[in-house]
Amino acid sequence: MIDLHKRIFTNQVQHRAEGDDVVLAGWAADIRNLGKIAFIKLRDREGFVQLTALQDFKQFATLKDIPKESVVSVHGKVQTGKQKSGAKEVVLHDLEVLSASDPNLPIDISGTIPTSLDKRLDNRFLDLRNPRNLAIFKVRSMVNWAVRQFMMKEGVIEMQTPKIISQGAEGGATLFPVVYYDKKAYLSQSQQLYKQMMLIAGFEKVFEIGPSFRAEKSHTMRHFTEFTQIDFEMSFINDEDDVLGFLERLFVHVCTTVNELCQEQLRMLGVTIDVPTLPFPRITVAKAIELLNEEGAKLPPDFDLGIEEEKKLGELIRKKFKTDAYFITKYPSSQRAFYIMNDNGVSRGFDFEYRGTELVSGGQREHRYPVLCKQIEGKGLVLKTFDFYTMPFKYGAPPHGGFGLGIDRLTMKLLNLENIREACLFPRDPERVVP
Ligand code: AMO
Repeated sequence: MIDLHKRIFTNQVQHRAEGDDVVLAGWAADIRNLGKIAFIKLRDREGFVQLTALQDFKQFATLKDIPKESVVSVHGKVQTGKQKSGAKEVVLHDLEVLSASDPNLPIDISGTIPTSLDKRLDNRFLDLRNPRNLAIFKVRSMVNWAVRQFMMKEGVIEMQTPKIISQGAEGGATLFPVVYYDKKAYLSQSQQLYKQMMLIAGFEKVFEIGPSFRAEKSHTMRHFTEFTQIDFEMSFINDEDDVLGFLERLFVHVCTTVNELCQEQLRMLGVTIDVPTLPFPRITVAKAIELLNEEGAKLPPDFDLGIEEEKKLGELIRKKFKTDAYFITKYPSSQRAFYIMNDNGVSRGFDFEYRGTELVSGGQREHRYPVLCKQIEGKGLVLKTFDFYTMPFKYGAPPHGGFGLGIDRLTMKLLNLENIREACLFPRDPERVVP
């Protein structure tokens, strides 16, 4: 039996000396038998290496029977290959098939034969064997790590909040009901109430990286029914600009970390990330509408910007301010949630936009109990049904604000992916609940 404890990754072979004994394991991506010599392209998480079998290799005759994508372990000696690149390869001494694959693969993993996104997602475990797709999730993992690193340095406490809840904070239309014994329950739409409650409890700064669920009706390139949000909230702010300041530094940290530590993945994906300079422009909605109207749009002053306008605005701001990262501020309070603080009809809510797509919503919250109650009623909502939300505010709430950042969208935009589904392992939308 080949000792898997001795295993090295394929990319480590290049750093081994000629003649070194090595053990490798992975997937047989390709097997070519040229009669007197055979080659196996072995793939693992870190890349590929060529395995060479000479005619005196004891299992030479059986190599042709190994189906592609079988899992094998091998033992062999490092040698410099004959190709121009001078890349090292491994001459086989021993090979074990640990798990033979069905030879009829449902999709072409290499991506040479085009496969629809739907079919790829149906066979996601195979689709993710494509190194390009794996690279997306290595970057996403780094984004998570960079966020946690930044939060810890800033003294932010990580929390985990319930995902089964009794009332939503983001509008009744997108609540998913849950069968919960004899009680009314839903899947959480956001961590909104809980993060605010932690500040009312005195935690000062909190964050969570967790799932949110919304019964979105439409099938778009940027919406899921289950997505992952980075939620953040901080106490004792002067105004929403304190939140913007925190968010822009976090964003720069994420870009810088990904640039430094994911060079290979960015190269593979053909992406460059320009780290935006601080501070990011703050564009009021009124200014955004003015910019769009200068280009021929005929938008009224109270227009609620949609996907198309955001995209166009992204291009205009790129031209005018030479940046992909900017905030849109001073939304009319009619366009923001009941929990955002308002100054005479102008909300203290904001969006953060990157490459023409909204990645974040946030703002200063209304922390004064009577005003909060008025705002709920002002939105035509039944105050009593929000007792769960308002009650904590009766007992001393600090001025505070925060944001929610969608990681699926962030990964999509950082990597210039066309569709949010590429940035999520197992996307959920109105049509898809498997795998
Ligand atoms: P909002 O609903 O704007 O705000 O969501 C914040 C961010 O979460 C992401 N997002 C989504 N991603 C994929 N699919 C969806 N259906 C989806 N919905 C939202 C986006 C969006 O910008 N509680 C507030 C945040 C706050 O004020 O702190 C909220 O959830 O990237």
